[in-house]
Amino acid sequence: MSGAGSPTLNVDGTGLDIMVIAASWHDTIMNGLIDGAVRALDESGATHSVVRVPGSFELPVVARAALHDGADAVVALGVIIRGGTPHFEYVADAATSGLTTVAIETGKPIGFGVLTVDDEQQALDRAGLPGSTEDKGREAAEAAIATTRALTAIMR
Ligand code: DLZ
Repeated sequence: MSGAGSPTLNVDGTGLDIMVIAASWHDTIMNGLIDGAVRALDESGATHSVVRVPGSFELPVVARAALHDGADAVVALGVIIRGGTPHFEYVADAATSGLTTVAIETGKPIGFGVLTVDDEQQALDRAGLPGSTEDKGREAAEAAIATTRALTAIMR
């Protein structure tokens, strides 16, 4: 992770199988998020796959299926832009609360890489693209790995 106050995490993904689930709206930004997540997972040593869904609204149901089917963790990626999305609040809330519910119900981590922004430039700044200041795909992947490790550490 990067930026002031960002943590140093255990990002050793050896032995983990992690699924990246990515929405399809806002193509360029999504490609940046996916590339960032995949780079982090490659570096971590985790095995991984990428599955596309239509929109961020569909992320929770596919995350639930992946985690019930044996994935150790999920990285959920999406872009929801307030200016271009009449139903911004509904889609953002459905994705956020849905993914939270799935993580708690399954007891497995979901790295949250859904950008909820006011305009396209804010999303580009966070997408891990050349010229971006942040890489939220990488951050979500690293959070998923580190939380999996934290859960393992507390299991008795
Ligand atoms: C409908 C919709 C709109 C208007 N905007 C976005 C968006 O900015 N980002 C996104 O990921 N998905 C959007 N969607 C699609 C919904 O997530 C969902 O795919 C559709 O409502 C179909 O269920």
